[in-house]
Amino acid sequence: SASEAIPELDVLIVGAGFGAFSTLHKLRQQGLNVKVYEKGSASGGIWYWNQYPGARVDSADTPIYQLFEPELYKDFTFRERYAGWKELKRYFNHVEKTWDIVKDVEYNKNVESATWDESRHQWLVECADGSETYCRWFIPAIGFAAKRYTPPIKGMGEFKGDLYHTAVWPQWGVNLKKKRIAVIGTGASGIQTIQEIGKDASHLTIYQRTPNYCLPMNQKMLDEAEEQKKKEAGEYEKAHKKCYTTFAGFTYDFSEKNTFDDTPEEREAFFHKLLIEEGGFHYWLNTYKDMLFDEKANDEAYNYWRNSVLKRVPDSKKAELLAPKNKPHPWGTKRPSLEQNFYEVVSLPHVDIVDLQTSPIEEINETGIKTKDGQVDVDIIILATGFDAVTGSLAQLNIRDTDGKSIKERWADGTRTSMGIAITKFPNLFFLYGPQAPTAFSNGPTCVQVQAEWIDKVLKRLNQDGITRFDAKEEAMKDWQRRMNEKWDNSLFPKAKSWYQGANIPGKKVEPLNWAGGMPAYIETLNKSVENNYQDWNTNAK
Ligand code: NA7
Repeated sequence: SASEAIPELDVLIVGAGFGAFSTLHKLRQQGLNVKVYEKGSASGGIWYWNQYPGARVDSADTPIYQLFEPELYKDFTFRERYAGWKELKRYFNHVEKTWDIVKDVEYNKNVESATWDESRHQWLVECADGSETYCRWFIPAIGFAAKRYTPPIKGMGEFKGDLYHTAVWPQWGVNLKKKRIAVIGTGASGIQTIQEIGKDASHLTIYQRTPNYCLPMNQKMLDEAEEQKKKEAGEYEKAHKKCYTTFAGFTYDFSEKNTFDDTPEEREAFFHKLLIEEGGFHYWLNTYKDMLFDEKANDEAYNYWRNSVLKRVPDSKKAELLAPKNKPHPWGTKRPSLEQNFYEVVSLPHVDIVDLQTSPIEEINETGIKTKDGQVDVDIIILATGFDAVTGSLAQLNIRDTDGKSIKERWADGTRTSMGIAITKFPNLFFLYGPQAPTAFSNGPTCVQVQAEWIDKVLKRLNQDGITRFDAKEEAMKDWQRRMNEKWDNSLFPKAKSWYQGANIPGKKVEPLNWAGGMPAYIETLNKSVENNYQDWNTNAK
């Protein structure tokens, strides 16, 4: 019959990034027949697509932004504390070689849709090339930013110069030197692009809608011999273990103290230590535990941060746009960027900021961008306008549940998952680094490893128990939803128009998209769900 020609796998993973590699490696070891289908022509996931100038890790520093496997880090040392995309490319090549990965990855293989075959307890997955594959376990590992967002600006097609989106940057690179450039958007991608290209542009115009509360990265070169010593002394291992125990899967956690437990002098010294000495996300994730919950506490954080920016931006007009006296949203409720010399680059005389709050874009035309304040002619427009984040990746795939409904249809009135890893009536499907998991509030490698380790453990057990159908219970989804909202509603996060809650996309439902209850609670919930004979799951066990 025709179906005999369709290849059959135990596990099909979609996307060749951190999540896929971690999962592939584990599941292969338990003897499963696993393949990865990747839309792009190389590995790297987010780092494959987002090769815009200056793209680099701006969250967790070395050694925790990598897979936590000694056999991988033994022979690979990052050169920088925060790795750039070129070095991540080198890293992915290293993982491919060490784990002999490429034989199990099909590149240029774009998964488009999947339907559940009840008679076989398998998914039938279809790719853009028309090919089909049966798999028992189906694992989209496409993360939170696989669907870019381009705002519907009038006249975009008229522009005669070159127009790029940071999330699909050409692999061959773009010459940006001595050019008149416009960058729209000041999220993480915009800040990194601006800081990288600003100096060499003949003119740079930044179109800012909301200022980014950037933190100093405190980037540094790493000494290979020194890192090697740390590895031998067990410091990498210790750091990785620690990541399972902190809120965001980092090596550090929120302080035990509240903001006003300290005197103003103590607070100032503490803020200085976090912002200036430590740098990175310390000012966000290592600070007073009430900062993201209490307005007054948050004001203290904002004002200290603001003053540090004012010191670096001599032009008072620019300074007011970058760090306004009246804060547009509470500190830390949108994703802070880590910058190296952003504030110095913005201060250069040939760099302008257009404030889209007072001067919105009216149109893009043949020669450039027209706002209420007037026309700016440019050679190149860079859209750094982000993603239909967190839910957009999965919802763009035409995966149908047991009633024939797509994920998009199922989530039309609100995103519903069980523990940010499964969805009722999508049996045998697990997704990585997506909605309602710690995703945006976590170190990516920590989050995907937690999920991959759990999937590995569960599949082993299901196999032993002869279970071939595994579906999240409806009550488990409801319970997770309740817990999701509870954490969120108590925080200041609802006050920002952020992609954390879908507020960056016009018309998208505003709701918490990330688990804000921390990594340890997440791990505990996953583990508990399979206790007492798989209490949160429907199975076909006899
Ligand atoms: P982000 O963080 O979503 O940033 C997108 C930026 O584009 C942000 O400054 C937006 O302003 C701006 N934007 C979006 N739509 C428009 C329109 N219509 N007009 C003007 N400006 C607009 O995406 P990134 O790619 O920078 O980063 C995503 C994450 O990837 C990042 O946080 C890391 O975790 C990695 P807004 O702030 O909404 O006013």
